Amino acid sequence: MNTMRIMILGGDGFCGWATALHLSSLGHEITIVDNLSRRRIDHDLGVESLTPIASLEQRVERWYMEMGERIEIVTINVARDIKALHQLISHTNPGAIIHFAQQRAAPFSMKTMRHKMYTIDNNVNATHNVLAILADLKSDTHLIHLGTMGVYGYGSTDGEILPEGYLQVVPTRGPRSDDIFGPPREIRYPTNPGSVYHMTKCLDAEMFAYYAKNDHLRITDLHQGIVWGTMTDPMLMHEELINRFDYDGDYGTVLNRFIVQGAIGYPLTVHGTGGQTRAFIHIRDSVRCIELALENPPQRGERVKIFNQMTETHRVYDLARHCADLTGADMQMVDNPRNEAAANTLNVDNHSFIDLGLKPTLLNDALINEVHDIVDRFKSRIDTTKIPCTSRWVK
Ligand code: USQ
Repeated sequence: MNTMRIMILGGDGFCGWATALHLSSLGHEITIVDNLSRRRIDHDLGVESLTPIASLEQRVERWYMEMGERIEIVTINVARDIKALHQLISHTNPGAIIHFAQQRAAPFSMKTMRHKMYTIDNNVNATHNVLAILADLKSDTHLIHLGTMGVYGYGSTDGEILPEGYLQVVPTRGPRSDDIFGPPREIRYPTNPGSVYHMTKCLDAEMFAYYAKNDHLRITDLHQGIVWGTMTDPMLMHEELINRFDYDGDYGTVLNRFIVQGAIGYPLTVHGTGGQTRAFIHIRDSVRCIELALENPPQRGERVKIFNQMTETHRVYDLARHCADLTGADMQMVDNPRNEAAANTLNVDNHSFIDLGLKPTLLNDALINEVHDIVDRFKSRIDTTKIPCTSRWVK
């Protein structure tokens, strides 16, 4: 595809940094907009990424030394500094904006009233600021948002397949005579958030639908599953390009946590029965999906494009069993701190990315071992007191 200027909001985070390097390696001109809030939250929680991450300045300098490609950095709080963001977008007129600038941990969003308020304030304002600016500029910029599979909720779907954002409905009462033979209508799939964090992504969906309708903004919403793994190919060039790796009870996601726990012989923390089934995607596929979404934007006036960005589903118990077998660690069934179904089934339609050419990187022992090797290298940095999930959904 033609290369373009791309703005990555939240480009210092786990998915944002991987995306910045991937798209820069494809020749796009990248501007990272970030206020380093993710690093500040680590500091406030008294935790550190398992992997020692370089400063954002060092990261982009190293990338230039390795690849000869410049990544620009702009420090803006997307949720607050609307004037600076407006100026930046109108001056640079990016072909695309990729929006990761949100607080992304469900347990963090549920810690206290203050954490709930921060998550709502930060996430909802960030999205709305970007939309209002693009509408004001009558912009053609393609906005790609990192949403979550969690907007659908995790109740069982009785064998039904979760569609990509839109559900076909047949009117039950009095279809007008002129559309009786028309195609089935589609509505947005009902949202059912499982945390305040997930709720912000549901609110985002409402805002996207409105701005696509009213201002003809071009928007893609990616309903991403739980990302696992840590490294993408560009990061292997130099230690200073390494990705962050969260294992703590707030930000660590389940499979990466189990791999860490297994590596140090910490009993794997299975919440409840472990019957929760979730969608997963490897970080390498995540950045490839963003590339594919970039190449296939909606037109002006088209409804929001929604893709399910996941490649497979697994039961938490099965993942723990697998990691325990690989590492010899024990499993511990802990009281579930979350308010979620003890067990669910999950069938997801992900044909859009597959049709566009995604070749899924499925969970296998070689990949688990690759993550395990990283963990092994840095395991002296693990603070085991930060492993338990202490944030409770119901106090
Ligand atoms: N779980 C355990 N033990 C643990 C940690 C988690 O059993 O030590 C369980 C949880 O109770 C839950 C499941 O594993 O049932 C997934 O938890 P998670 O922390 O891996 O994932 P989640 O909180 O859903 O959030 C993560 C990302 C979020 C993203 C979401 C995609 O933090 O940004 O949106 O995955 S999804 O889950 O598909 O909604």
